[in-house]
Amino acid sequence: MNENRRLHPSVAAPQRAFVVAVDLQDPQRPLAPELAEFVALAKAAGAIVVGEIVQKLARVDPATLIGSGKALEVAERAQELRADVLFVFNDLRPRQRNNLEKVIPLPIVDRTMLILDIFAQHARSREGQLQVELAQLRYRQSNLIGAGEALSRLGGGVGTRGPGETKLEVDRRKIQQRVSLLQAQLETVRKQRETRRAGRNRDPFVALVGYTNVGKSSLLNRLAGSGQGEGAFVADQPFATLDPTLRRAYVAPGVNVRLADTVGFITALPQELMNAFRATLEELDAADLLLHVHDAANPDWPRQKASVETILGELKLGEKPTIEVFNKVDRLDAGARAVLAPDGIEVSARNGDGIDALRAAIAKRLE
Ligand SMILES: Nc1nc2c(ncn2[C@@H]2O[C@H](COP(=O)(O)OP(=O)(O)OP(=O)(O)O)[C@@H](O)[C@H]2O)c(=O)[nH]1
Ligand SMILES: [Mg+2]
Repeated sequence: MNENRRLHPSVAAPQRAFVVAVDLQDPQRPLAPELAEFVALAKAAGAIVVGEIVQKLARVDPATLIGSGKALEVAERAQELRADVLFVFNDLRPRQRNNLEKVIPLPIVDRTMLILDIFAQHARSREGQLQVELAQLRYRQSNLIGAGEALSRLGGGVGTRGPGETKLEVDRRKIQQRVSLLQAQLETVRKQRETRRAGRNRDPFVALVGYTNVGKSSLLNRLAGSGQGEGAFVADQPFATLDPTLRRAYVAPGVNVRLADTVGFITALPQELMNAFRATLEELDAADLLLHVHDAANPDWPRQKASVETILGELKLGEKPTIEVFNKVDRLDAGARAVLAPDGIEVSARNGDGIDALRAAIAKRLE
């Protein structure tokens, strides 16, 4: 099945993606910043966006999302532009996906699949990889997307097919078997981690949280004093960090903290990912203090902040002691700095500005 084609850049040429979005013209939720973010996700997944169609509707079409006439237009435009994958911005119901597939002869990838794909490319640890695969399978299960190639290499074949079973039923059974296996493996990995953790020291535990690409890992490196090449991975792309890193950082004479980097958040973080990463995120429960990092140079930061607060609330972390950290202020002039929230700490992970003030604020909050 085509949906299974990886978007990985190492697979020959980058995929040519055609983007479609429905603009519901909700004044509370303007499309532009989220669509720009979606295009950035497409690039991070390794695709090039060759064209885009935005359809304005009062509500999505229950049968085809964009309307059947528009679907034909998309099929035509995508063919002209030699697109080889269709990226759909809005959530897709199985029926809508099905109907679109009938008209548009391209693999259809929605926002959740796109994010899951980036996660799959970036997961390094065993736990991270297991979590992503589990999330992908669960998403396929709940959206009735066939198992495709990914599962056909996991055995099966002769002898696995019961009499009268349809392809989809076989796929489902295989997915269920794989899900159970992954769950068992994850459980083992987690137990090992807990054992390792039990021996850890009792320095206060401080966690960096925030929207993706705001500079959490850069700040971890700056606070932990890592030189180039030895610190946490930094990159100008969403979801560079998947695996939580823990470092020791000095904040005041006699006071060191355990500082944790975490996976970045995004608006409408797919539920499958929330579930899969819940165990990792639940470790934030043990934090004595959160540093909520914002990209002050991104005019979109208030929306990002609100999204992160929503997710923190869902994780029952809304009441944790938190310091608001405005990063990347090296990119702002005095006028722009003046309108940042007055009770936040302004820093630049890049040039070190404000880091001493941040250390002092952390030490004070931990007293
Ligand atoms: N100008 C400027 N750029 C910064 C600063 N801090 C980080 N960056 C850049 O912002 C981009 C993202 O940095 P990361 O540290 O990877 O951000 P992150 O929040 O860990 O991102 P994810 O792990 O992907 O969620 C990189 O290109 C960094 O070089 C800063 O203080 N100033
Ligand atoms: Mg990071």
